[in-house]
Amino acid sequence: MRVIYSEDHKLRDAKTELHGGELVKPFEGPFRVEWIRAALKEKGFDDEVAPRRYDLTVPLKLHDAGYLQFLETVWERWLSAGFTTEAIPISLPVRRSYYARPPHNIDGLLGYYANSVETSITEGTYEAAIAAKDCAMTGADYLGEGHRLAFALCRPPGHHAGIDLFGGYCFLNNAAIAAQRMLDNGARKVAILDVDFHHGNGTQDVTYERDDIFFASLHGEPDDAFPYFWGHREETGKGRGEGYNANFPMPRNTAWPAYSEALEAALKRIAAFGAEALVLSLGVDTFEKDPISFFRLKTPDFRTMGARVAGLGIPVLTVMEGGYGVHEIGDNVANVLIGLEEDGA
Ligand code: Q9C
Ligand code: ZN
Repeated sequence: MRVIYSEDHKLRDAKTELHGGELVKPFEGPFRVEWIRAALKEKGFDDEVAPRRYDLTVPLKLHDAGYLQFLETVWERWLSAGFTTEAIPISLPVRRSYYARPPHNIDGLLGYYANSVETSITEGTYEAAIAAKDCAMTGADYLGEGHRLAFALCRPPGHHAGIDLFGGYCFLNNAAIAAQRMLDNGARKVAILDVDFHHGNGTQDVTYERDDIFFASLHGEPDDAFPYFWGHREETGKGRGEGYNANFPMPRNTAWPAYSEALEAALKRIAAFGAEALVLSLGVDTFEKDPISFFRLKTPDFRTMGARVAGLGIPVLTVMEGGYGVHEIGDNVANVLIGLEEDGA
């Protein structure tokens, strides 16, 4: 299958992440996709292509216009305000912020559009995020042109990016943007299956009131895992979107047997929905050695995962989300793709 990759991911290379009360080297960095590319090449996935370029028409169907304007200008405005370090929000609207609205002050604006504060904004962040969404959109177009599988090696990731919120290392919702592109290309129903360890709160946000995108997420239970305030089983969609959102929270130390049961349940829901294509939001931070997560999947499990997803029998665009810390993220991603190329079962 084709691998869609842009060098522009390197434009996002933050030096800081607020973690445990100190600024540390970010878990999410350029080395991640370089490790993944190396493993893919070793496994024979050598059909790597650069993304096509797109304007903001499709992102604007999911994200707020003021938010996109903010992303484009925040770095420049942060410097103009006299700050010299990476931009970190400190003041956020919360419960009983009754009249919260975008303030003029850039420090306030940064908090207004943040859902968490570990994601420092740097020079080049916007350009990298734009290239990542272009990778996802290119993958969507390949499916429209008849490919059964494609892999968008997006970085930065996207599934925590909401209508008007960044955080969790995410800025633009690559997976949802790809799903929207598939609908614009003529699909009537598209599903997004999110297997990143963390709940896809951003994807849930941008699809919550829609009945043409079914969203399912398998993740660490919100009582114990980032993003903490979303991902409960009770979140099932709203308005015409009621019944089109399915969350599968799981406890600490969940390994393949319990994980695969949740996966089967999610796949059943996607089949019943009648999805014509699938966006697989792939995080491999469910791996047993991931430094910031608590599931216990092993490298061969990822191949089984891919094969099970292929069993849906519909075209699949895989979009890269999380997976940190260890070289094995490369083999884990490659295994999902190998599984997808198998005959389902
Ligand atoms: N400093 C994705 O996997 N909390 N995002 C980090 C360690 C944020 C994960 C805690 C985790 C965000 C795409
Ligand atoms: Zn994650």
